[in-house]
Amino acid sequence: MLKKTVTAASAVLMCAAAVSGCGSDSSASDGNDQIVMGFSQVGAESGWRTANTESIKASAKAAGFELKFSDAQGKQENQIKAIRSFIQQKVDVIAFSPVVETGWDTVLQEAKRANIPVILTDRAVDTEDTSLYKTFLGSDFVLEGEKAGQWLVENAADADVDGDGDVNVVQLEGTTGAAPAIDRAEGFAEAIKTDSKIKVSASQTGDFTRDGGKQVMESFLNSEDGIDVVFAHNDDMGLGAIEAIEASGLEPGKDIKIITVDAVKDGMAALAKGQINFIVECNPLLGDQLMDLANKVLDGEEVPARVVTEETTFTPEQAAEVLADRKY
Ligand code: GYE
Repeated sequence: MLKKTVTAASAVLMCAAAVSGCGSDSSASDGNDQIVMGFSQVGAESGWRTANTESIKASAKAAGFELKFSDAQGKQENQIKAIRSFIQQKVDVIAFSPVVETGWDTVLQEAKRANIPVILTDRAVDTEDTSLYKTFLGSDFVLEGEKAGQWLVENAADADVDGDGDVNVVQLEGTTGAAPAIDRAEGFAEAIKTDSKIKVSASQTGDFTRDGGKQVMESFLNSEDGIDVVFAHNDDMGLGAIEAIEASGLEPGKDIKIITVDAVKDGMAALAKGQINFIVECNPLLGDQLMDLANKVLDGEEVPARVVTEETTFTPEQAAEVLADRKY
């Protein structure tokens, strides 16, 4: 009896000394009790992404997490590789922002089998098996597209720049297959349905980059007559479009109206100058909420299946007011 008690007590001590491998969910793989998070980021395609990466790194540090950060350079195969390597390294929790919506089931099943919880952040995956992740933290992209479309409906008379009775819109789409590209296009299309004068005459991906936006806009300016409005799925593509419009001798924000999404500093500066006419905010500062959710998941607490980020919209006047204090 006595021997048993002693053995049990020493086992507890041994566990305390070497936290990993004692069955605790929050035990780290590298022998200390720090929580290890594997994070697979999409890439560095935009100002939004840079701000998001900085937020995640800063919040992980503040929360005392060890962050294993991997940049997928826009490629799904790199994200799958990174997730597999996190599983192999036995991280405590995996978080990632999926570059595209589909094709994740196999690797997420592998994480599930290894008992590593997965948190989706920023972008959603398209799967029938919602047990493959614990929660999804990010914006409502359909709503963002709707807000952009509603503004256009409310400002349709002004937006018919050439006065031909039609509001001719060209759309610069985000990365093909990405949740924000699919959802923003859907929300926008839904909102503009209420006004038959508003038509999307051309729509093509600019891959969420400034250069992509510029190139696609150049080709639209060559192929489309009477463009009144650009709806760009992010600020960076809108900023690229501004360059193309200026190079064609037209004035962005006046000769062609521009609506974008994100509200990063460069976008807000262009909005305050009147080169962009309206921005729908998409908040990249998800780090603190992500670490908080990870702590809860590892503590076995219930977390909501969906955590939606709160966001607003900006006119040029509003942008001018907040620009100086804008953090990203
Ligand atoms: O709007 C864009 C970025 O997924 C919300 O990705 C994010 C989007 C953001 O490249 O700028």
